[in-house]
Amino acid sequence: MGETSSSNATKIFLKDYQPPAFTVDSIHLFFNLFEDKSVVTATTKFTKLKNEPLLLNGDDQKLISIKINGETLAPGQYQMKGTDLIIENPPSTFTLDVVCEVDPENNKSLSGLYKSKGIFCTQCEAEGFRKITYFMDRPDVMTKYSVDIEADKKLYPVLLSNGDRISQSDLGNGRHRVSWRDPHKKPSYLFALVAGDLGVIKDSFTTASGRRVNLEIYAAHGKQDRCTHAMDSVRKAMKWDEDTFGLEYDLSDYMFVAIDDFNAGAMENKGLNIFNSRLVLADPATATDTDYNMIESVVAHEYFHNWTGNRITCKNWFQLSLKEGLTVYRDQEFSADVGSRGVQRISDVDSLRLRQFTEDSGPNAHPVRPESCMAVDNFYTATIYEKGAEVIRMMEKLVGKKGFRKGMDLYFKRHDGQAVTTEDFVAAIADANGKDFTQFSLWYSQAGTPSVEVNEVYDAAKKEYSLTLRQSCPATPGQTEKRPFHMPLVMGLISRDAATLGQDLKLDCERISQNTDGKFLIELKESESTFVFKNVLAKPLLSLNREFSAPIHLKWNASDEDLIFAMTYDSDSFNRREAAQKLFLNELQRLVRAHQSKSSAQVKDSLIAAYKAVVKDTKIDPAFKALMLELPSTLILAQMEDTLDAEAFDAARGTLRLSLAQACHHELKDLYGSLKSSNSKDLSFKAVSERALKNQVLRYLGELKTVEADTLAFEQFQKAANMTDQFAALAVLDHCDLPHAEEALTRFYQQWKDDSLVMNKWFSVQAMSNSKGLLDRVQRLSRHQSFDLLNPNNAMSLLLTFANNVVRFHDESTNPYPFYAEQISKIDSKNPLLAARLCSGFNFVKKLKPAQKEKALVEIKSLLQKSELSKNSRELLQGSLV
Ligand code: HT7
Ligand code: ZN
Repeated sequence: MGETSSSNATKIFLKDYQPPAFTVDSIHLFFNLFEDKSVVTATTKFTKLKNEPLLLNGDDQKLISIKINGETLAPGQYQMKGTDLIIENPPSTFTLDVVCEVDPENNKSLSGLYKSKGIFCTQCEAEGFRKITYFMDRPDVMTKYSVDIEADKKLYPVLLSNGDRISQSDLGNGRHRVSWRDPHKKPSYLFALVAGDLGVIKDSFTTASGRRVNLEIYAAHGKQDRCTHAMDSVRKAMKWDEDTFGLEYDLSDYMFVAIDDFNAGAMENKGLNIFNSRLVLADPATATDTDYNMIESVVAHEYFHNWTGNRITCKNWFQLSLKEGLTVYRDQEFSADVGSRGVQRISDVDSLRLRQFTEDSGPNAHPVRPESCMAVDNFYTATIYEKGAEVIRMMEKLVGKKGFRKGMDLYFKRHDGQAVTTEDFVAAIADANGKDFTQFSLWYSQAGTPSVEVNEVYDAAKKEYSLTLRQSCPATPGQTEKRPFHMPLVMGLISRDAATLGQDLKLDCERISQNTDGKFLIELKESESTFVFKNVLAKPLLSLNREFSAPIHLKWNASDEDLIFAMTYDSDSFNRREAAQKLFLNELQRLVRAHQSKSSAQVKDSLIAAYKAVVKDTKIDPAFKALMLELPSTLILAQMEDTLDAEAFDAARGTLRLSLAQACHHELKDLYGSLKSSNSKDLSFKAVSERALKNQVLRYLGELKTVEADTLAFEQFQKAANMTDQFAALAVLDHCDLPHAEEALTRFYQQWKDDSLVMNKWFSVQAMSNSKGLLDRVQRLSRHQSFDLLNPNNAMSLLLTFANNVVRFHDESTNPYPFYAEQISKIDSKNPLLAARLCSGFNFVKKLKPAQKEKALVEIKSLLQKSELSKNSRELLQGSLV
């Protein structure tokens, strides 16, 4: 998606967007499903809007026949251009009958109509519908669908599609037929079909206006018991959307299906969501607390799409963040409301920094609303999703929650049933609040993570505190110059005056306002700006960008004392934890320098004391405490450093963790002991929080590598009443290379070898290992009988986890790149989407040491030389070369 790709030939550009030349008045689809081939008959009614040829997208299907108004077209009456079908001069209104043959059994791309474990299913976003039949497969062509599905009754008793079930009949020859009609217009990417032998759980939800909605979750037989959490989650999400945005569900049935082979997390098809089974199925024995949270949030996300995505969709795929950024914002707010807002914000920002900041500083950085691409499927990035959500959240901060709700109401009033742009969304929020978002819109068009540099001056005589902020944004591919952003920075000043120590000061500054939520807000618009605060009795401690109100790097040279003060007193839980992270990061960077210069360095006493104070603090919530004690990920360290020095990173982290564990051994042991009762099936907030803390503590104790630590971890592993505790203990045993590691891995395998979802955990825990011989191990696992390279969950768990283990993946003593490139290549020929996701393993190339860089570049270039390499992988790998 970079703007400077060397091959422009196959690029598409936002500036070339043209509205459709035809409208589709309706489409009827007849699926005749068989074991070898399936036949799809599409009957579509068109009306011409412009005197242009009709262009229908296709991909990989076999055209059997094509008719206009009942007359068969001879080959000369239509042309093929690549995979598209063109009819030069069709009548002004007409019915097109197209019959195609497709081969779901051998469709390993997991796009279009395919089979997963004997179940027929579809994935049409972004451009999968064109693999099913020839159609105007673009999001701005919306129409009403009716669907007939015919299949063997024994093998496929369940036949599902979007909307309402109209009829079903037994055909008497072992086959049956079910008809569906969706009353809502939709784009082709929201079409869905499922046919299989599935179990189901049923429930219902009564909407605010009193309508009953039937809820059904389908999964492989025997897995129904694992669907109850997903069911609870959807009911919660439905209620939340009514309460928060006044949005009700609009069909009488809402169905979900869990599928094992799926390219993403889930898909919001109208009335028939399809889910990767790892995001539906959960019970305490097989799913961790993190899995439970993810299921709740993804189920909510797909539900929220019904309004933000389905009722109002995207005009073209460049606008993807219109639905994805907004829906991520909505699911994050939902999770914050039903759980802990503070903890939720910290984990959302951790993920943003890990994934999006890395992307934004790498070769494939792109704006939230990109201008060009080679493969539309490559749009599904952390920038579109997570940064997109941050952009929405900034608007909410600028107009306040009430103002945001007014803006959302106007958006639905103006655009229900339409395909629109991010500009339309911003205009609705702006118009509803009388606010000018012209400069703000640069967040959509400019890539890169801005930095804000802080300068403070305190004038004791005048009792004035001046804050000068200077913003800048690094060049990104195709964008060298950046204009200043309009950013909302929520702030506070914390008193250091003895009388009011640690309290938030009442701010007296002409240039800052309180938004309708009562937050003090700096609206930074200029490259540089100074804010003067009066009546400040003693030099205060700054707390800027509270709640991470803008997605930026804050360049603030706080002293260790400042950070420790913030860790104790900041009323904003995000910044309190941020101070701890900054303290750790500073220390890690100091230890990296020491390792590089081969000098010895000890962890600072002040940091150890601050850490110990957190361990001993009995007033903070355990989940928050776990986050306060967490060390920043190596990926974050890699972002901060110019060179990815795997060995130095490893040494620095090891030293820091070990020193903390040694210094606080007794306190950590006591804390661990006090949390033991969380080993239960209890999923309450309290139990989940306590488990999070207990397992954070166990990780530190493991670092001591003592017999005691080994015994503690192995005992937890054996006695675990839930997967959270079992998996955490396994990870500590393996990652700290404790004596029982091997035995625990073997037992885990024996216990779970028949459960493919749990096997993903077995693969990923090993790929995260810190062991020197990791490449060999990953290679062995890639040949394991339980590993299927073409199953996205398996491939991501083993291969992407390995690549994200930067310390081991970029270890100078090995060369994992040929193996990794070979896996990409093998996958790419079958499933380009999945292969492209693995290409991010090469994102750090620029930061590698020369010898490592050379080795990685050899593999990237050799992949790019393959003429058959998909445009998906090509686009991303080309970026890595620039
Ligand atoms: N809107 C969905 C995106 C999606 C997807 C994209 C490309 C390839 C396969 C896919 N499966 C689902 C998911 C979502 O954001 O809700
Ligand atoms: Zn989504």
